[in-house]
Amino acid sequence: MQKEYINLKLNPLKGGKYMLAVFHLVPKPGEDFLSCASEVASESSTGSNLRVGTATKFSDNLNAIVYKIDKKKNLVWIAFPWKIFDRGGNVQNILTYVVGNVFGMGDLSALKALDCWFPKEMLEHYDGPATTIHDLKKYLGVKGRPVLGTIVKPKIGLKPKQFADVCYKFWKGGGDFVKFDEPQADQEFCPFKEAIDEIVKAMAKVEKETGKKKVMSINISAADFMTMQKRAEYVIKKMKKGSYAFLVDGLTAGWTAVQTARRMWPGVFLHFHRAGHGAMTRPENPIGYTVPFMTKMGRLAGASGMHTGTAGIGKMEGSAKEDVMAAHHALFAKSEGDFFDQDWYGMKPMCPIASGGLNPILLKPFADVVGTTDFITTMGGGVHSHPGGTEKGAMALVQACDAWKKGISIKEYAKNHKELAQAIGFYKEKVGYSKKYL
Ligand code: CAP
Ligand code: MG
Repeated sequence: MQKEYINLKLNPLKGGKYMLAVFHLVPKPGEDFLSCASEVASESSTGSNLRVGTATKFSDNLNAIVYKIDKKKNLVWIAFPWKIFDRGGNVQNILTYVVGNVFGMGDLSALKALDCWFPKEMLEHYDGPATTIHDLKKYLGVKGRPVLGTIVKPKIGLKPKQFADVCYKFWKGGGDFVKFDEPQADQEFCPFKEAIDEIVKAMAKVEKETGKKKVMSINISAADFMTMQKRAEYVIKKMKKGSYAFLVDGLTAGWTAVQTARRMWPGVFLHFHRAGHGAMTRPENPIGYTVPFMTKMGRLAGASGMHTGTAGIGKMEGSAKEDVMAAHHALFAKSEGDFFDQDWYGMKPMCPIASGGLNPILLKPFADVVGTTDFITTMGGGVHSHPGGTEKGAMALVQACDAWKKGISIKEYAKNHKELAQAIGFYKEKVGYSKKYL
């Protein structure tokens, strides 16, 4: 038991000194709950497994403190003096402490960060989003509905012209937003610059034909920041401001890549793809963190939009409740959590991105459950597998959105919208979980 990391009488809100976090903690058999909690607080702040003779009164004052426990529910609340975090708004450093070494501790069989809370005094030091969904919608001329997007599929393997042609067809069918799939980067068979050059042509053609602006979310994740910068600068040189977003694979490229993009190109919509998050967030994982916890960090880091899941409606495993809560933590000025309500004190909103096994049948169910139209949805398989192809798939998505806006059921609306009718017929057979929403 490291008593210097426990104070069950602490006022955690005292003077805005602490970032708070709550964990689900299960000690290994034979280990004491409070003792394990104190070890977590120690390891995630100033300590180690032993009291060191080099500690000072000043360093002790930076200890993370266990301030509340609920042994029955295996919950522990820890207050982190946020001055221990790297100055200059570094989110990567917070995670290194709070969800770093502690996941490896031998006396635990479960440790999951469920939620966190930031005092105003701390929030002021973090970037938060610069460009937002409101800027994106203004550019696209989208009002009162979500941004309708797709992902180029197959996930990888198209040549530049083929790649751009998929974009063209989706945009021609009425879609707003196309994203690179998360691993699409600069592959030998689809060189980044050639892909951009073809996208520029496709976008110009479809904007001329439709009179509508379109956006491309371009993956700039790379092996190093110099290459990330080169890719970003090529896009900036070749494409109209507003017509592109930068996608960063926030977990595999890393939080520093996210914040580098946020700080180098604040005027560009920053798309945080969270590939790999399942290792931490799946509800059945005993060790990791939740989607709401991760999403709050994404807003702190300044992403404009972040994948927050499909609230149990799509293909990915996840807690519907967590996904909706995460979407609200991303968007709202004040958001309610299971353990903490967060006032964001004016930090700009980050928009939820709903993706993963969605198709036009599922747009309304998701929109209804998330309770806002300020989100982007990206449907890959659910558009490009449409019997009529990509353009008809886009039309079906647009028609499903029109139906939702008009308050008409998609089955009713499909009676005089054949692309939607085809989509319903196809996806209710091919995507079993869609059926229950018809
Ligand atoms: C979706 C997707 C997205 C995942 C990300 C994919 O494609 O492009 O990367 O949705 O998951 O590669 O699976 P489909 P999440 O529309 O074809 O499913 O949003 O949960 O992070
Ligand atoms: Mg993908």
